Amino acid sequence: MGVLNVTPDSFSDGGRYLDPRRAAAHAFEMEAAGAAIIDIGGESTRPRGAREVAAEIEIARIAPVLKRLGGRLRVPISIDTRKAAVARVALDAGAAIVNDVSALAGDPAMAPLVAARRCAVVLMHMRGGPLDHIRFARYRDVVGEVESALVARARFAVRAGVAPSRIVLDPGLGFAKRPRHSLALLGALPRLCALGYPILVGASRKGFVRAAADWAALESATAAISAIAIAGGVAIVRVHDVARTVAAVKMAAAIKSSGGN
Ligand code: HH2
Repeated sequence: MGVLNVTPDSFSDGGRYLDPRRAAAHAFEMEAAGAAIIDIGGESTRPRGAREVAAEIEIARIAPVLKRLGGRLRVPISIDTRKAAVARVALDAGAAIVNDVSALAGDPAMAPLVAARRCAVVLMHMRGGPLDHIRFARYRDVVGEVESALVARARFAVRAGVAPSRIVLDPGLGFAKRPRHSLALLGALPRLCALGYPILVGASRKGFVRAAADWAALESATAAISAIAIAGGVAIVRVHDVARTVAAVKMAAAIKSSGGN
């Protein structure tokens, strides 16, 4: 999954793709580099300093990009939003996946929308909201607590009418997680995969990676984490630099599917 942040303030690439022409070109670049999904977002959720964005602003950012991509991108589009109004516009424009960092808890209209449109949905674990989640990064057993919270959100989605086969779960690395929590979750991916839903992880350029790698080494660190995640059974890795991650991911997938024979 290649990240397309159409925002002025995303933590690593804010402002780069605000121009819809540049944003669309970047989507095609990521597709050519091997992305299987393009994830478009019009609101930054970075841990420090992110500001709530009104639905109209998010829509004004993403709609022109979706229009340019309309029917021309071969891979599915995912919309990274917590707001049903934004998701609706994106689904109308051809998006196939709703990536909701609030796991359908941010907007009461989101679960019915996802159920009615029969699209896929990513349910990400977080505590609090994008503005204050780091205050809630306290766990006795981070893996167990994230696991049960994800199961609860999946049950909620199913009760709202979302087919289990359309649900993807995400431990939400960096969201209400200290670096040690994100690392523990990465170490427990086979356990999360055993829940029976496809798992998505987004480690790309996050603080816990930056703690171990400077900017020059960030992409290789992200590629290594993505490879480990795929080897651990993860279905989707969300990254900014598709070109520099794809070979590592392909090798990990090839090794995994060889089954050691
Ligand atoms: N991380 C970010 C945004 N959306 N969605 C999912 N499912 N999983 C993630 O880990 C995830 C996500 C944050 O990264 P980024 O989009 O680069 O930054 P920003 O939120 O500042 O735009």
